[in-house]
Amino acid sequence: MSQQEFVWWKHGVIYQIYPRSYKDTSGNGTGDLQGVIEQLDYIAGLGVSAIWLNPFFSSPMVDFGYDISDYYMVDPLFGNNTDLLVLITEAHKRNLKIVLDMVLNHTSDQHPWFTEARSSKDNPKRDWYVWRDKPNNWESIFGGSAWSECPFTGEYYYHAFLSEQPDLNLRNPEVVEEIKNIFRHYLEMGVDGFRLDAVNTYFEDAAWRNNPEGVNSKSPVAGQKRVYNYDHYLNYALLDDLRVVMDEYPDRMVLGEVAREGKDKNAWKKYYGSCDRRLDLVFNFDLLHGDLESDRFGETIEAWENLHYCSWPSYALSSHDQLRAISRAFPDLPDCSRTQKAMLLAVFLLTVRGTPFVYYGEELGMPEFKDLTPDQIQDPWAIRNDYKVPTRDGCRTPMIWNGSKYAGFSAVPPWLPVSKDYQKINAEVQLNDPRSVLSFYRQLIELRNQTLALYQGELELVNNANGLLQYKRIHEGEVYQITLNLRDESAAIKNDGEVVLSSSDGNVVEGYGFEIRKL
Ligand code: TEU
Repeated sequence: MSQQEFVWWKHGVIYQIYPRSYKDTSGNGTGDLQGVIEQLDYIAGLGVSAIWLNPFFSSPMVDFGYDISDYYMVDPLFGNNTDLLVLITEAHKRNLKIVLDMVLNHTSDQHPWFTEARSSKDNPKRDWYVWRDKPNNWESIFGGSAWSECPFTGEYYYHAFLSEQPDLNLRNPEVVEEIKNIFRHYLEMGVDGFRLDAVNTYFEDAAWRNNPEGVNSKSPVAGQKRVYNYDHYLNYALLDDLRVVMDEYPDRMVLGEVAREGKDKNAWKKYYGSCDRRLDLVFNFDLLHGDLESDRFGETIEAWENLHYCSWPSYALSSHDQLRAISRAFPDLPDCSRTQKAMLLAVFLLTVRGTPFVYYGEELGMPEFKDLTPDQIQDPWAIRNDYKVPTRDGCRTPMIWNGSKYAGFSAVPPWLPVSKDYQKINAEVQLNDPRSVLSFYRQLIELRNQTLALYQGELELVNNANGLLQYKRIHEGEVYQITLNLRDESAAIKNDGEVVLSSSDGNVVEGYGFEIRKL
């Protein structure tokens, strides 16, 4: 068998950490970088190859760090720049890569660039943002108009998201040069990659044409069909430009958040480029929204397996923006227990072809915190839409480390309540239980890391009907067959090869069971 080089962002598992909710060491009820440093042995023990950290730069925190006021400073809430350097160094000692969340579509309205730009029409920074003398019909993804009036000049500035998140004018070469400086600053520091936030919203139609009327998404807000301010062709040109900077450094990765879902993957292909690594990875939204009925898993495999051979897929079931998968999974399997669901999801995520993203707490089967009260809700997406959309706070509750008060996350009341199940399903309890979800994740990731067919092999979809999902992973004669029995009746399996991991005995996979078999 050829010695396939293990490429960390392609063959490894990437663990997403929302730093605000991971571990508080400063005693203010919110997580910080020192808290991540303290838990690096736990993270390395999962067997993951990289950590993607949500933003922690200086910010007024209107959108919890996705409104940056200084790209070069760690916000005091999360610590300081030395903490970041220590985190990178300590992570690398444990063979963990660090991926930073880069928000380039917009800054905070408190960024000095914007406070200067809005001060007058002839300010040198004016053209760093997007201005018009009057709004068109473009809607903000967070609801309402995407235009806000500037009190100093009477002009309107464009914001794809909140009015506190003015869009940068990425047509301006000065802005692009500054972005490259920011990239090089962190690449020089040893950062291994970037997750590019909202990468499909970077540019807008130069003629400001109105979007067609009519609703395009199930969302009760911003349902507009964003024809003229989404997936603009200049997005791809900028990514090619940034790729040149990435390639000045070895073994770096860039992941793009292309917020869309559905069977038409043509737009996604453009973000990958044609084998020139425009983006190394596109974040896969297919399973992040809505109920995860059993047939959706095979559907997304079919869609992604038809992408261009250079477009390496990614898979995610949860993130910081959507309800946790375990709380959406298999509503068509009413008698399937939460532990069974967690294990079925893990087998899918960790054996399908592509880079898997594990969202903190997912390895514990941590559920969505569903009944937050309005006074507990802090997500502007929910608050500013009169709670018509599900708050994102529910998937951002503190990591549950042990059975102590506040689950070992903090010594004082945390910024969001801890999961009600924390005393039963915290990390400490599960680390000591060989049958726990956490032990299963560790076991499965270890198997994956050691099995070339699983981390690199081709995928052949064998069955995707009647609730039985079966596929093979193949590399140079090594063949693994994965069976997910997403129904309540047993499935007989041919007695070939050897069973590597199974929820059942013998050659039958019971209802809601799984099997990994080496043929
Ligand atoms: O989200 C981008 C985005 O376009 C939305 O689709 C996202 O799903 C939204 O949060 C509704 O759920 C990115 C970040 O992931 C998000 O946390 C930020 O709030 C947003 O960009 C603005 O920076």
